Amino acid sequence: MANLEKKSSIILALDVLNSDKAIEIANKLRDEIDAIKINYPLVLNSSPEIVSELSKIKPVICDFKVADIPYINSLITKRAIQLGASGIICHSFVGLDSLKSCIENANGKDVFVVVEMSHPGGNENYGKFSENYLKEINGLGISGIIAPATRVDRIKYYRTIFKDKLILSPGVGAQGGKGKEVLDSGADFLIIGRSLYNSDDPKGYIKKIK
Ligand code: BMP
Repeated sequence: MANLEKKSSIILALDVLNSDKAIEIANKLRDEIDAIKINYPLVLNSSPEIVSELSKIKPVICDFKVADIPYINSLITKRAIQLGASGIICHSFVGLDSLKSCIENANGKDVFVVVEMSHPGGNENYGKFSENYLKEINGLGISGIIAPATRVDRIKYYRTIFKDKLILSPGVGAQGGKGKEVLDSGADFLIIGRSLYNSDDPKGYIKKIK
């Protein structure tokens, strides 16, 4: 069961580099979004405490694409959750033991697993996973998966395997994915960055893409 609540189906990918700017955008968009996803650029340009600051505004998903041996995965996951993250994103190619370590150390918070990426090369390797491996990931107790908004046929496929898990889909807007098509294909949430935080009319933009 996931903790992430679905209201607007929008997750803001907050990839700006300045913490004041990040907090300003988060406050501006707080009523339009369900969560904030942060990535290395913001954390490395501000400080880890940005996780705690933003968590006061909305649930924060740490997109650290955790991809290491189980021990290191446990340290990254524990620290992100300790800072206040509501969830963490991990890579799946590292193997089931590494994924289990994230789940065991997330203290009941959400673990989302990347099964395929949205950029053109994002399915060169990821697209080759066997159905059996995907089913094993599904059985681990994850909250959901990350699947590409740029390939809606793949979202439909992942939905047949991850039947009761959340599907979070990045790649809408700047990368070409179409919001309505993505949601109609079985995704629960659109992860949107540049086209949302750079918009002059974010509310109107969200309405339009949905
Ligand atoms: P944008 O909407 O500006 O393209 O941002 C997309 C966000 O989603 C970025 O934070 C990126 O790291 C993330 N992302 C992605 O684009 N594709 C993936 O396959 C996985 C991601 O996490």
